[in-house]
Amino acid sequence: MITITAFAWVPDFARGQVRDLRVRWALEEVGLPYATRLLNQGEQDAPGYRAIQPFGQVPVFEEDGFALFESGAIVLHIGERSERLLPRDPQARARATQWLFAALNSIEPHIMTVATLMFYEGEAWATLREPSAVAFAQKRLAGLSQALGEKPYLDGDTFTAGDLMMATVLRIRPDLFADDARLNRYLARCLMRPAFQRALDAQMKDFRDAA
Ligand SMILES: N[C@@H](CCC(=O)N[C@@H](CS)C(=O)NCC(=O)O)C(=O)O
Repeated sequence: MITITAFAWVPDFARGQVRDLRVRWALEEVGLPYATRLLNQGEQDAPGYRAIQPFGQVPVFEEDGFALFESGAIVLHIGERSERLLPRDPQARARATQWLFAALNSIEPHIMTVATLMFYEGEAWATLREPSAVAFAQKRLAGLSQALGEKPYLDGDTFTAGDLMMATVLRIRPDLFADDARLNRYLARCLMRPAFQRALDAQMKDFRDAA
């Protein structure tokens, strides 16, 4: 049985955004059942947990004594089991992987720079930093939009692990591309997938059940 770690509690603004959502979504796409191991405050620092997640973060994927951290690595590992996330054709598969890395490495850091400024609201340095952080994130988002063009998904007609990861990154701060109808349609198309809705419902249910 697959188990993934998630937090028992996070503040309201983070509910629906915690990165175990990506793994739940991938598992839902390929139809693999899973259980969750919910961590209470402080449990992520226990030596046993640090042994499988050096940074004390979620998610961790566990199956038959095998443990894996980093949501990108986990989504790719799950994708190995089904063409629904990673196409069999080697080049299409490499492109899906490319888009997953683009989401995590070329887009997410810049969206997160903007997102984390909210924790310093009112501080002079944060007020000064915000316009340039927003401008840089929007430059990357414009590049993404251009590459997407009129295709339904990043690599064409087929949804892949790259789209799954990109959608989870984009939905962190959709206000950053509010004027880009193409990116908004793309994000809506990804999030309309029943597997995403099931994953989101499951994350929210775990928070309710743990309360
Ligand atoms: N690069 C990691 C990031 C994981 C991550 O940031 N997890 C957050 C929840 S969304 C977390 O555990 N935060 C608590 C912490 O960093 O101490 C991944 O993608 O798995």
